[in-house]
Amino acid sequence: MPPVTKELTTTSQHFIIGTAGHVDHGKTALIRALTGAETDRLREEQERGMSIDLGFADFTLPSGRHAGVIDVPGHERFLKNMLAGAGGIDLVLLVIAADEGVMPQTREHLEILNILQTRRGVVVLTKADLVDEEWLELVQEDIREALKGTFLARAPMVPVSSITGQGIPELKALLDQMASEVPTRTLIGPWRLPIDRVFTVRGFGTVVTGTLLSGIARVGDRVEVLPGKLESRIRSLQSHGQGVEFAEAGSRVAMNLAGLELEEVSRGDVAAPPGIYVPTQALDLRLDVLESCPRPVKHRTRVRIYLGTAEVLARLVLLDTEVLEPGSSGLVQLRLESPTVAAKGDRYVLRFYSPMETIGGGSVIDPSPVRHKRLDEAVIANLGVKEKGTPDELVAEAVGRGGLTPVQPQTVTMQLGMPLEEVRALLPELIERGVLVGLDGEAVLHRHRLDAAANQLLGALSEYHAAQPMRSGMSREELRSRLSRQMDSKGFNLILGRLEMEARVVSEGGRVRMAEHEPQFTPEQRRIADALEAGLLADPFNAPFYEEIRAAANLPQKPAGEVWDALIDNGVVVRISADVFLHRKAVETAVERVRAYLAENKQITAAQFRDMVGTSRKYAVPLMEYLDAMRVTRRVGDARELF
Ligand SMILES: Nc1nc2c(ncn2[C@@H]2O[C@H](COP(=O)(O)OP(=O)(O)O)[C@@H](O)[C@H]2O)c(=O)[nH]1
Ligand SMILES: [Mg+2]
Repeated sequence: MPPVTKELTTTSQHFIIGTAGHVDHGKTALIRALTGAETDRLREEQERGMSIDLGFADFTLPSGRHAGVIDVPGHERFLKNMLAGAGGIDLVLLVIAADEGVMPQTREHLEILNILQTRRGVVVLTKADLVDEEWLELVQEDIREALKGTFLARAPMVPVSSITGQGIPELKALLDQMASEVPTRTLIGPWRLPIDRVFTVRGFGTVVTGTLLSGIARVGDRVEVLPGKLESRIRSLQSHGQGVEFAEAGSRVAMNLAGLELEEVSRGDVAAPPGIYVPTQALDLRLDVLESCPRPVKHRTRVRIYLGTAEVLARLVLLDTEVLEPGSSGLVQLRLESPTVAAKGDRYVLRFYSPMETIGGGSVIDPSPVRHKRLDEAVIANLGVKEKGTPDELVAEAVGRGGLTPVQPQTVTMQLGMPLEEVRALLPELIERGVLVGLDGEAVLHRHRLDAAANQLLGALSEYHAAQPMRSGMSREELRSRLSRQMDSKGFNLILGRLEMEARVVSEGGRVRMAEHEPQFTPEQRRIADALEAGLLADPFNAPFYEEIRAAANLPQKPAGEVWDALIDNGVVVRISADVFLHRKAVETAVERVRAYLAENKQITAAQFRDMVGTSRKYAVPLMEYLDAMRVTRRVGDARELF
């Protein structure tokens, strides 16, 4: 059997809900009210009634969809713990207590989420039971004001009480609705797990947890823990509290790592397949300084960078300016005091070393650069290209955004503002290099999109074969309905056509199968199938009904029914009419005889046909009609001629 599946779809259905907001505003109580889980796990947290570190819970939405929940601490002293959790959040619950309104850490968390480009969220007004309507309205106005210019500017606002339960069902329903809008993470490419917790489980050894940022991690995968480059292997995996064989991007996972000691791994490390990420002592970054940054940022300032779950000290080298004023933006190089790993495009937050105020943040341009000279035009120009991409990278990316819809050069021109002639000039080389695939005329598709869609189709098909080994193939319509909504019928036909051409799948009589698939029966099913076939063939043109054969051979009800359906599906048993079933061999014999007869004679009547094959009228009439439908014969008056 080819590898089964899920792992072949392109985007993940999993996502992370995270809390944010001022200390004591009811984040932990809200998660308890929503999920029933207690996220304050440390004894100190329970004694002090305050979250110190990240807390985790599983959340089953009313629709049945699962989300991982990260509950962050709100006290400013534990902001670094909040930062370790914030990077993985897809949908944030900004918690604001109705009685207190916007407070310092409300603003600080909001700023951080904004820098990290968190895209979606809900403002949850907790403790609604403590205030009256009028107060509630005034607080909501204040909050709208504070949210201006942030990603939550138009976010829904839901008053709740975690004590009385008021508003909780409404919030759940809203989250369910929003879940479908969360941008999905890609499953293509290597997996990456920024580690946020490390502990030992007796009898298992070291376990690390985190939010899987990309790809699919599987039990048995080789692992490298960075930046230390420690080699290991995934001994077992858990997601949503259950043992799993593989976990997808966007899910919370616990990974049991073989052969590693607790002391060798810590929060901030990254687990990934070996050889993908390179530890670095420097990073090239785009830095956007917040308006609210309390002072200008000077060259050589000592800073803290928060990247994934890591916090690393560094010196800031300003590459294109002498000083960065609040609200401005620049290209910078960080010289790190200890190594870390990053990927191009990763978002980060930067704070002053002391006092610990937030400077701003941005994205990683080069995750392992050489040392640069400052204020050097060549360096700055080069980083500019890396940041935005080279022209051919930009074109390839624009085509990729079209998904499975063939993209014309004009569309790329419109998207990139690049002259049509330049786009046209770049296409042949991109096709030659296999980055893009040329279709009719000038239309192109991104190779990755095509491959991913093909993999998705093959995955659905092998999943079907695994679940229905007795069946010869999957109906075309069912196959199409299993694939993502982005694959319209045009895209589907395109992919299927290519896979047929490559002889990887076979499409026959409205059914599709993997080229190498053959119906598989267990010995027991084979025995039943043989008995059913023998029953039909005992008197091939006067075959008994299914139920008669089953009872006579004393076959067990349910398995016999399944085998019978599979035999019909595979064409071994042919349904002639609503209640007449014959073995394929009988039908083939009938066809041969009729053809032979009609080679000698012009016509054949129903009575002649009945006598020739040795059947009764009950079978002869539907069988002749079946042969008409198969275009073996054609009805002319009361007789048949060769079609
Ligand atoms: N009356 C009332 N009290 C609440 C509500 N939510 C939380 N609290 C109380 O507020 C305090 C702080 O809650 P907690 O969830 O620990 O806040 P966190 O620091 O944001 O996680 C606790 O004493 C809770 O019982 C609510 O909706 N109504
Ligand atoms: Mg808390």
